[in-house]
Amino acid sequence: MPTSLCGTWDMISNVNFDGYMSALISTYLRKIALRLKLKKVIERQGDQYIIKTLSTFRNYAISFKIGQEFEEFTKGLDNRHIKSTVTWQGNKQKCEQIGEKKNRGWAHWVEGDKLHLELYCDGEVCKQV
Ligand code: 1AG
Repeated sequence: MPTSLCGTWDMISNVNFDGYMSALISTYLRKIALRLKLKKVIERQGDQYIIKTLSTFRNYAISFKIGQEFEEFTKGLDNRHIKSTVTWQGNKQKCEQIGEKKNRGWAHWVEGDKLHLELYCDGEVCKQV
């Protein structure tokens, strides 16, 4: 069983967020988004995960079961409909997001006392801690 991702996590670093966003949206919102200190709240209720990304500007939440494809609408982000599946690969919780954008997804894992998130899309990789 991988280390629990559950908890409330405050962002301490965010590398190439603009590059990642540039694969998804045009410039205007990126300028706002870049200034945000994001907070992650990860909860598990039975086999259901809830991941909330919180900020002073917008919030975003998904909920899913491991291995079970779900319809994700990235409301308030790039507003796309995608089909997402989250699985464990070793100690990493990985999400594959199938849709218009190629090679899109993310991975969460814990290293020491820090939550890591890699967001990728179309060759761009953003690394958040
Ligand atoms: C995330 O997903 C989503 C958060 O972590 C990344 C946020 C934006 C990147 C996507 C597109 C940019 C579009 C609009 C920018 C406008 C507002 C930004 C607001 C950010 C706070 C919600 C992975 C997650 C699992 O579901 O941790």
